[in-house]
Amino acid sequence: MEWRDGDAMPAAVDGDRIDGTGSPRKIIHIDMDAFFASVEQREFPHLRGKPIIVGGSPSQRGVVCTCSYEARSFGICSGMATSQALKLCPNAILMPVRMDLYCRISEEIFKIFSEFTPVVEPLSIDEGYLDVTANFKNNPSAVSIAQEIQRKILQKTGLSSSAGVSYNLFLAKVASAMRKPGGLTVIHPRRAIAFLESLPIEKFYGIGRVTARRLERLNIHRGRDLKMLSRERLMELLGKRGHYYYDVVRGIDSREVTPVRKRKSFGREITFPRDTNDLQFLEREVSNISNCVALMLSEEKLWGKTLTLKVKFADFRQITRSYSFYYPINSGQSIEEITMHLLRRCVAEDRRKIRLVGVAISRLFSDASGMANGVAVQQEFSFAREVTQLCYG
Ligand code: DCP
Ligand code: MG
Repeated sequence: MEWRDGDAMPAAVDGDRIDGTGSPRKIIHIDMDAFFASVEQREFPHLRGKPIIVGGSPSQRGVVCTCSYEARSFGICSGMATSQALKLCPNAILMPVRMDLYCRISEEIFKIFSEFTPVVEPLSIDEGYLDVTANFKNNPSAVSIAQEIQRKILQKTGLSSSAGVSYNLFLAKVASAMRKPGGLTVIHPRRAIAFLESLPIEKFYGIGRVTARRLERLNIHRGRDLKMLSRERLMELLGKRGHYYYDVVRGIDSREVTPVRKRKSFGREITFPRDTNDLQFLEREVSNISNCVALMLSEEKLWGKTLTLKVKFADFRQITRSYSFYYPINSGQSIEEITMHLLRRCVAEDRRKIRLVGVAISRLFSDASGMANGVAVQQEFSFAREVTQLCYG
């Protein structure tokens, strides 16, 4: 395991308080390596060292959720059509998505995080931020905490992870991606500015490939070029995100690590005046409730990961069907798309008349970073189509 700038984050850096907020915070970002694929390789040892893809079948226009590092050398990546991936590497072994298993392992990983600090923000199923400025172990070295977490994850789950350590979320996130798989990278407050100046534009988290190409055409290749632009110019080029990048490239990202909110779920249900199994009527009602739930989320500025449809039949027996998204969502469209799917399945399976339907969303997150969530939402759709049938509770 290696890292860059020495093995301890100082409690404070004299005369060098880059973000102007006093002592630097100690932030760790941990991201599992080739998560779904590594789990499959752990479950089936004969797959180790081989190019494997986890994703949907090419016959159903499936996409790659992820692939092992061996498969990445053929140019395969997340989001690519499985058919194309298999053309790039015909020997790759395709494994179906087993979301329940990955969710269980994800819980184990987050439990390890919580042994060190209560300030943990899950970013997706396999990554999270930890603020360890104060921590349960009273350990002043964020680097040694990160190492201990990596060791524990390996010990408990058999899986490898990468870690980034710095004084803000942006730098910790960028750092964790620098030495994948299995690496640990520290961006010391004293080195942050030089690091950001030489950081290639496509490595700025949240700047996608298309935007990076657009900026490169304007001769903006690295952080130092980005820094030459005024706030206004950045807003012209990047919209609202311009503000964020203007600060970030100067080493400033004041976002806090925001743990999952206390409130556990939001829901709405309706009991009909007459029991019914008229699908059109039920669809209309579920659509209304879904949009109500979306409205409640947006009012509270919350995003949720698990949707549950509740159906109570005329005989008062009740069933629930759940679906978990890969990323938190909050749009009415996403909620409606999934609840409709769940409803149609329920009605197709059971023709009894229905007296009540309800929709609830749980595993809530605060919309701490609009930008990161914007990226997430794009990815969520292709993923949702892939795993819908696998995720019924
Ligand atoms: N995932 C997905 N669809 C995507 C991206 C990711 O289903 N478009 C799933 C599969 C990944 C998991 O989420 O295993 C975590 O995503 P990461 O972006 O962290 O990718 P990996 O962990 O697979 O690889 P890396 O080592 O680059 O983090
Ligand atoms: Mg990962």
